[in-house]
Amino acid sequence: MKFNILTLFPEMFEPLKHSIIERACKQNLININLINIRDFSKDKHKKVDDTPYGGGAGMVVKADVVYDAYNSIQNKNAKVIYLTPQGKTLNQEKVTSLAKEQELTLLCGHYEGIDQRVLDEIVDEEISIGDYVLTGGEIPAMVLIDAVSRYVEGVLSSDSVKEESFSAGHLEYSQYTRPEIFLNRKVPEVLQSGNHKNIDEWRRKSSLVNTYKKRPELLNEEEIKEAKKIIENNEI
Ligand code: 4FD
Repeated sequence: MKFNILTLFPEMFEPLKHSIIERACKQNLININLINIRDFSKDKHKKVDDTPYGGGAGMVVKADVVYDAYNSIQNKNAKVIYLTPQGKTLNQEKVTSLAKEQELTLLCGHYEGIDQRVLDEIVDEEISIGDYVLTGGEIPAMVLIDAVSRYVEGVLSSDSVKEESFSAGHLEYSQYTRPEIFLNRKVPEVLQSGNHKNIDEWRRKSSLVNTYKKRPELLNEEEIKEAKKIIENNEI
């Protein structure tokens, strides 16, 4: 999966050069192509913005500079996503559908905004990472890259992918490691039993109870009844 990133702040993408994403890049599973919009300024002072028509505060990024930066990308078939608070909210379903693409182009805007005409010309889809405003689209672009990269074949261990499909739609079960007793709290007996049928059943129940306590709106009537019963019977 290739990600082209159109940004005025390519240095902000440094965090992607670490951890799981770094390894995926080194294995050529993902490729991150940073394009500095400022490199396409025709101005001797590298200016990329100008005052808004109609007046008002702030500046607007010029259409031609963004368009030239976009046209420096080889593959014009790659879907162009504009990260903006006005976009459709990103969710796991959208993440998995984006992971099926071969290449994506991410356009990062700033509070000052980009001339509407170049947006109308190049943007295929507007995406938001949630209903709040940030100073730029760079962090949303990194959130999207991280979430989508997890679904690219080979990025996660096959074990992690299996565990995730097991808990699809519900929250994760609770996890424990040594010591066996911490501040008088014991690790659930069944997890030390070695009985994998019982362990799987305990984890299914733990997942259901966690979901009931933290995100009950994710459960149907039947699941709510079962969660209440598990809690009543002190099974978790
Ligand atoms: N919630 C998000 C995306 C971008 C952003 C910007 C227009 C502001 C939040 C275009 C206005 C980009 C989000 C930059 N803030 N700020 O995904």
